[in-house]
Amino acid sequence: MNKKEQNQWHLDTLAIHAGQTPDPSTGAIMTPVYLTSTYVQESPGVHKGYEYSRTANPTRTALEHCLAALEHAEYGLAFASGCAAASTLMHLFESGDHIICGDDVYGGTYRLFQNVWTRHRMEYDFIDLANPAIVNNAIRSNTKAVWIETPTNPLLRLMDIGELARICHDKGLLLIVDNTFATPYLQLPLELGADIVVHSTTKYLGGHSDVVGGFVGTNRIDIFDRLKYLQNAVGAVPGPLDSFLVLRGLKTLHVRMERHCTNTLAIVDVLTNHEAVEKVYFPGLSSHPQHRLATKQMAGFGGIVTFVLRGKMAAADQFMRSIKVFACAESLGGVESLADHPAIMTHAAIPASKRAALGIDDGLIRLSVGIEHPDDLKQDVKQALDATI
Ligand code: P1T
Repeated sequence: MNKKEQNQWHLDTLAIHAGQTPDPSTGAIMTPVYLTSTYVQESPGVHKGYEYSRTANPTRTALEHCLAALEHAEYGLAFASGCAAASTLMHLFESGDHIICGDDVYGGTYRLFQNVWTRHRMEYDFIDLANPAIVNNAIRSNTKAVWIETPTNPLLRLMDIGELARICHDKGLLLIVDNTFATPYLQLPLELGADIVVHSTTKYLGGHSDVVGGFVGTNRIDIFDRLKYLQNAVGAVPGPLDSFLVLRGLKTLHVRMERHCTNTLAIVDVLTNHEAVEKVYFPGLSSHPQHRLATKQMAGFGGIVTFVLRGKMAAADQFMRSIKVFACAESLGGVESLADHPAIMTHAAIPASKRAALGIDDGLIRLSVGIEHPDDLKQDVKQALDATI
């Protein structure tokens, strides 16, 4: 499939074919796992495009091309984890530069920026960007980029990507969007105006909780050239088997996402009708403050729902002990349903006072709804909620 053909296909077809051709030597339909660190050169500098696997590996190349096609990106680069992708992106900037970051981001992203990169004199402001115009108040002379997640982790708040892109470009800033929660199946940040899209491929893209990985996509050749250099120079690359696992996971992204979305609607129905639940965060609810933006910006509402239990910490503890089909575990986006208690698990790196200000309550539970039978999931959540009363 060449680039021109690619532009005509739907995501469902690209997920299975983009970047992949049958192996020329055997006809194998699946991309081989090229378990090699080096490549024999005919003579020094004369080779078939591969020299050393930190620089490039054919299995990784197939993944990079496939995922770039799904994100409508001209260029894609794979990394060893979502955090490795974020950290390599930070090398685009220089000590003294300032980044405006959404205030509700994955705890590990907050930790990376606040506790690691500030030691290299990078500066960050974490602010609520639900109203895009707020960015204008936070811009300083040294501001270089805006970093957002939408929907956010764990509170599922939305940012208006198109509006933020317009403001950023007016001011000469880059807009970087972590599209992990939505995936390209539900949202295309580059089409909406973002400069860079970033992923933890550990989640929906891999989809089977068997690999950790990251990805960056862009349409800007200058950004790609620098990132390609950094990918090799910094070296936080995925191995060939990890690349293969994400590539294989991608083939079912569309069918999994469809089921994640419908199963989540069923769980939201249980949560909104149960007396143990104080509040439900889900962009598909008409009560969600950015429901209209969700219908405009996303093709569905996603597979994550977050809620607050009236009984706070004790009830959260009871809920997590009572679930049977859902597993108490960090991460999200796999075929199996997972329940997370952000204050203790995924967002513990955020100081308690900051968590409280954000609304990451001790009674907050985040569900990553898997693709099991919806009746079994509903029954499981109901009995675990009953147990908290
Ligand atoms: O875990 P890693 O592949 O390094 O990805 C980090 C990351 C980046 N962005 C978002 C939106 C994420 O949710 C994550 C990882 N999140 C979890 C492990 C979690 O349970 O929320």
